[in-house]
Amino acid sequence: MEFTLPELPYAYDALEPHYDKETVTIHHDKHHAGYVKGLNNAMKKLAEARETGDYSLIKHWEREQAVHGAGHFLHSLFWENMGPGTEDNKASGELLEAIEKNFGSWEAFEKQFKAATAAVEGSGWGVLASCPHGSLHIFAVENHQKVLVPGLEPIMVCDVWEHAYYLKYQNKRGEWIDNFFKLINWNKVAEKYAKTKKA
Ligand code: MN3
Repeated sequence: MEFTLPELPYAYDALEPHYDKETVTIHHDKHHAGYVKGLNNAMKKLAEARETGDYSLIKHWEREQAVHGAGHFLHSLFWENMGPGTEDNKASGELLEAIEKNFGSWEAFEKQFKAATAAVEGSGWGVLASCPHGSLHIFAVENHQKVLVPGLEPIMVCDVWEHAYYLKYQNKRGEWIDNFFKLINWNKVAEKYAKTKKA
């Protein structure tokens, strides 16, 4: 099975002015494409190991599978959970109710998500995730694959690797996260949330 780079669900300049065309193009066409390539290569090497029975590099290829697989998964979700922005962008309906129930208020959720995401050491992601019982959780992932919580399904993610924002925002990660919030496609996040809950 070959993994492929998903097309952006909008034009490369659709997220301007908050997310510039040049960063989006390099981020999607080069960085995300690199994870897809790395994942396919790891899968190929693991298949070769099964064929030859030589598992001497198993640790290396399992790690490659984890970092590139998680990179591919998180970037796919990242592109999906953005769209042309609005200044007062906010969740609604069942998802808003769940956010208020789990975090106390919309404002408290926004503060916690932004703080967790800004505090990622080095490269990583801010993640909003849902558990099968419907509760919501915020956590921060290091790189693409470290400190992921088993059993929780990411439904909205913010990329804070420097490649995600440095061209436009340089060292101002907080400004990128603030503007990212204007771009979140809450309808998509609500769809994901509904799917992750057990009937
Ligand atoms: Mn990235």
